[in-house]
Amino acid sequence: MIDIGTLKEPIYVTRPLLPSLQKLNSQFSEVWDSKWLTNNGLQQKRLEKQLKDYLNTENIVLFNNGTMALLLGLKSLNLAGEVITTPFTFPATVQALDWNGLTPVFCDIEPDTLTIDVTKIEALITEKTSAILGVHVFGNPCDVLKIQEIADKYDLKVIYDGAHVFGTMIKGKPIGSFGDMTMFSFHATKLFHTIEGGALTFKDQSLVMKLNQLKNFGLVGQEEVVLPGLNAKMNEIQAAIGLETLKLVDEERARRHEIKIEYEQHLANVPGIRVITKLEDENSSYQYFVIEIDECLFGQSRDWLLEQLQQYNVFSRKYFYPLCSDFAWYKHLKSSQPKNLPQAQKTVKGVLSLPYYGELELTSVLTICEIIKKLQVTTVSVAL
Ligand code: T4K
Repeated sequence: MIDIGTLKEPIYVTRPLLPSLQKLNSQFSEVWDSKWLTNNGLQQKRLEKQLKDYLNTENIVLFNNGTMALLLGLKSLNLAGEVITTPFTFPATVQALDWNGLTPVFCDIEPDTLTIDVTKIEALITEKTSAILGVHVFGNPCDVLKIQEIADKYDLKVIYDGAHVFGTMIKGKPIGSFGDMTMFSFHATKLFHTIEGGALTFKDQSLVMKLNQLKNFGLVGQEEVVLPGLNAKMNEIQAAIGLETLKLVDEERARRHEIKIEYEQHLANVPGIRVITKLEDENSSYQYFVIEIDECLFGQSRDWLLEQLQQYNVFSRKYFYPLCSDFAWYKHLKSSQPKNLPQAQKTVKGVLSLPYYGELELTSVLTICEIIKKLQVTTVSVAL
């Protein structure tokens, strides 16, 4: 019999992958000895090289976080006017558009992967459209082939927010090789991290120099400023942490695969629960484990379940709530009208990210599933 009393320690939606302090200390000593702490240092160059290999990409530039990577990546492409994207994402995606003076045009999402609904993109294209910004949500890739087909037809750039898809492959090809550019986030909550950090991978080699200038005040040498840049450099401590974390990523991914199977087994027959994260590819990032609650079948709402789980010390999250189209400064847009985004409106009320990280014990996964089952059964019996 499983004890489904309150868990002793809180279980959070994620926990960072932590290399041993001893190993980090030896990396840090090298940084200390060099007295070189940031500005394109040795650790950053090493990490860049290793990530170039790991992500199997031609071109990569590292940044201090994913948001700045995306913001400056968009800047480097000289976009103007409107960019078609989705409202079901983290605020950073659309804020990167904002800071470039670009207007988001919100496209609905499709129910299986929660990524942009490619059947609805063409209707949103106007003479002002300059790009499509797709988001690979929770580790599920967009329909990259269809998006490229549309972009080619209308001569649009394609940028991906790949914050959640570190190391993902699509039919044997690295996910960063699709579109013109992909942003990866290396935040502490991501599969691979540098505490804060990010990268761009991209096709056009000439952008390497431009992006390196953009992230360093637009400086060339000490006396020339050629672009309106910013400070978005990855520092040496971030890079040193990345070098150690990268060694642990494959094991972490394998562990998350096991946890995913455990969750799926135990949640398979719970009425009103659908598992969203269903990528089978062994190269998936397994970034989040997400379920959708059908209020009618489950008997209670997603928000109710989230609150009940907290009583048991389980801290799930309702990523991505609220929809970006509901932000005060976007509400007036035609594309933000709820009637134009029926699937996103439904999804944002129904999905829940459950605790998911390599260190999570399988017994805890079982306990979480048992709590959910118990809550469901109790709900139904009360209703009867
Ligand atoms: N695009 C997309 C689609 C994104 O999801 C994100 C970021 C971005 C762009 C931007 O990339 P970055 O600029 O961040 O590189 C977190 C992350 O801060 C954010 O990076 C991430 N997406 C987003 C989905 O989640 P919060 O507000 O949920 O974080 P927080 O502090 O509530 O942490 C969540 C849980 O993680 C905590 O309950 C416990 C655990 N945790 C967290 C931290 C920071 C730890 O155990 N240790 C830690 O150090 O945003």
